[in-house]
Amino acid sequence: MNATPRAKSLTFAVMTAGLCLAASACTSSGSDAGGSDSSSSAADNSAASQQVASPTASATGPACTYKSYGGGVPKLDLTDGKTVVGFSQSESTSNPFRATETKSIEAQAKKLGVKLIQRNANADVNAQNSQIEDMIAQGAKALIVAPENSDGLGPALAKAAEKKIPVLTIDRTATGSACKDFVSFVGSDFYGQAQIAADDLADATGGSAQIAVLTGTPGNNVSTDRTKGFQDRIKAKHPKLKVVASQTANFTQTEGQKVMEQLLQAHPGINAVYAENDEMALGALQAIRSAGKTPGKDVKVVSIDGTQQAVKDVASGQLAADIETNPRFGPLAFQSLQNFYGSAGVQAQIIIKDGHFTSANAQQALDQGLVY
Ligand code: GZL
Repeated sequence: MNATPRAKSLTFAVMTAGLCLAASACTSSGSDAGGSDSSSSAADNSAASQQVASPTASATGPACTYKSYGGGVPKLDLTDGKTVVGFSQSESTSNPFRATETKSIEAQAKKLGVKLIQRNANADVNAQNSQIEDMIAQGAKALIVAPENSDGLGPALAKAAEKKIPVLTIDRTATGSACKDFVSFVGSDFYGQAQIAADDLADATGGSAQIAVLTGTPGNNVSTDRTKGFQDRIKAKHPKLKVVASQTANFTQTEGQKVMEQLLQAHPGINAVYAENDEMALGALQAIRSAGKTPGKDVKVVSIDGTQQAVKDVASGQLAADIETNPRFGPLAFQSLQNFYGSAGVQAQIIIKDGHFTSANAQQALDQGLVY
């Protein structure tokens, strides 16, 4: 088993007038979002090649414009200082992923002179529906939505459709069809992230372990794909990685600690953890220490998001690896909307290529300010 972290290829790119400018394919058609093999879900250990801006993205699917969306919607100039764009955030900004995502949307709106209103649903699906309807009542003419739940946004999407208001979904999908129920999905390859996590855990444990999985909030494509991608990869490549327990901790640190405490008591042989986000991983680390065990020695932990504290924990050896979920959606989201109102159009899926933090590059990434 390869004991050293695997290098993969990834580049972030600086945003330009298009979606991005990069040596690698970014907004061209043709996706490598399949995640069918972890190597196709690029992640690069050479932090120096990563730039703290919007990530490189690969776009697939037919292009959608205001003329074709939902039977046609009014053409808008989002930067006229009068047109209102609504941003619906799903979860509390106590999670650095959410805080960075919200700041990125706010910063780009300010840069473009977009009149932005926003609400935060605090992980409550019903609240998110009513908040979106409220923003429509407040005059929002286009919406950027980070769905709490993939299936639960029906009422809000129906209201937006009724009012001919386009909805761009970021970071999680909403049930429905691109260019009909929503403009496009902009987000990470969650299935591919999970495949890399499985490989990282195999590397960290020599390919044999008793694993506890902390899954994300049920009902969204992130949790579904991060669970399935991990399961598929260990089945295909790592037969001695055994999942002995799997339980949701709803993407929070508090629940991550509580659930991990319970699982360690129920399964004393647990020597590895796969956490579907950093908040839960940080909680799990606290539980592991409280149980008198040493993270990185007695229990190997792999996580997803790439937040500041978690990457510090990778650098110190508390975490074995952390796959980034880049939350810097601002430039990508507004460029997509401007393409929607232009002739270029927006393709159905815009999949971000994320970073990958291991013992080989974590400290360098932190030193270079590449970590959110
Ligand atoms: C991913 C996002 C996930 C993050 C978690 O795009 O939906 O939700 O990985 C967050 O930190 O809770």
